[in-house]
Amino acid sequence: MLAMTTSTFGSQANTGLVVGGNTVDNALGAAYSHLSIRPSFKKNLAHPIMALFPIKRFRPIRELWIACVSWCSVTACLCTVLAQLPLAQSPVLAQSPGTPDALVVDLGKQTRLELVHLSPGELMMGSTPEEKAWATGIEGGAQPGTERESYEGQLPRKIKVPHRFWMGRTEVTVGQFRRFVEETGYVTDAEKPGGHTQCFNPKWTSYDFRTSVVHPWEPMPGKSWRDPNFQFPLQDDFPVVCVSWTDAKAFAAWLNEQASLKLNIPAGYAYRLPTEAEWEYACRGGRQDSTAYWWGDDLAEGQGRFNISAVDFLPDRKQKWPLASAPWSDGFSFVAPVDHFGERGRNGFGIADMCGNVWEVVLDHFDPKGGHEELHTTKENYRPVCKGGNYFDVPGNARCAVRLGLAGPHYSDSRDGFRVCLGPIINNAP
Ligand SMILES: [Ca+2]
Repeated sequence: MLAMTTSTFGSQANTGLVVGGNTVDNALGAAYSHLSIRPSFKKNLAHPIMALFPIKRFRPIRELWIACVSWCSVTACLCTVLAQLPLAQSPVLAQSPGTPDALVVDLGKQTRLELVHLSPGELMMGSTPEEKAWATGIEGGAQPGTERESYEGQLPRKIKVPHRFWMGRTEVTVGQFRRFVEETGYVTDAEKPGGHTQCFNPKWTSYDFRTSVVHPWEPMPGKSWRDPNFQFPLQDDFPVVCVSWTDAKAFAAWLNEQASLKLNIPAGYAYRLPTEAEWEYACRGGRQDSTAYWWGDDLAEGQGRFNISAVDFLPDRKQKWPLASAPWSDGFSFVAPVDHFGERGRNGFGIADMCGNVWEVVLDHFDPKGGHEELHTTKENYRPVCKGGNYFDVPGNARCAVRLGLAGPHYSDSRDGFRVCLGPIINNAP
């Protein structure tokens, strides 16, 4: 039931390439480059050949030749002009010929999943002492005296992502996850007997730091991705939440199991969760310096770019999140539809919501010493890493370098979601 609009990879990819919102036929693109013949063609090619024909003896041949050359020149000029038209509306393809800039996976029932192609590259993983100090200070949204674990590791260090891969352009949505469940009957961890998920308790009013801190999220049986207890209707374009690391991996496995997709996956590649390094590379959008956010260090520049704890009222209340410190409204106290912020919310790779909206679980197991260049796993008591912060988080918690370890592989929360990638198969992947 699944189908990809790009039927093959590599040099013979022949259709469904989506570039900058336009669908471009790769074969057509190749044809365009072939037809980009300059008018100088006539001058350079016609004259040396014409020297072979004396004027009087070969006049008919000469006239026929001139007519042919003229026709070809006019056609070439016309094709050159036509070739410019669609390309003028699209960003220049930075990828090698035949490499799709983006893939669109058709999940059926008008549901699609988009992935963006990323070339091999480097990033600075982690954060500077100045960034950490800001993030744990009042400006970053922390309460005085807050101590953050040194989750982000020591100084920013250069990390390589030596392979190309495709990263989900958005977080996986409710609609996409629903297609998976419809096709497979999959039951999430939260829905299993005895299962539960962390949800917002609408009876919660505020923190009381003088006494006991009552957290607004608590375990709730009966809630799940189908009903995250948001107090407002669920939408198909919301990021799916209340799904565990195990559930996220099952979604990726479903993509791989579809025969119609398998034919289109490059040799040695598979759909899976991104590694921590791949995620942070994708988050930084191609930047190779160390900044708090993908647009730089200035929080004010984040207005209109991401969904975090801002000055928006909670549903049916005249109250914002108590720790909110972004001095603007992003329009949402809970989840926002994916890619809601459009161009302004997309990083240098064109990927949306890497910071904020929902935490995104990745493949690695949490190492309190910091993230790794290669996939990091542990054998016992492993805690999946999640990245990027969420709608409830203060600005200091929604940076590129932020990382947390979840309670376990079956833990889920209405602030946590995921995105998938199409990357090289990792043999020791959990
Ligand atoms: Ca996110």
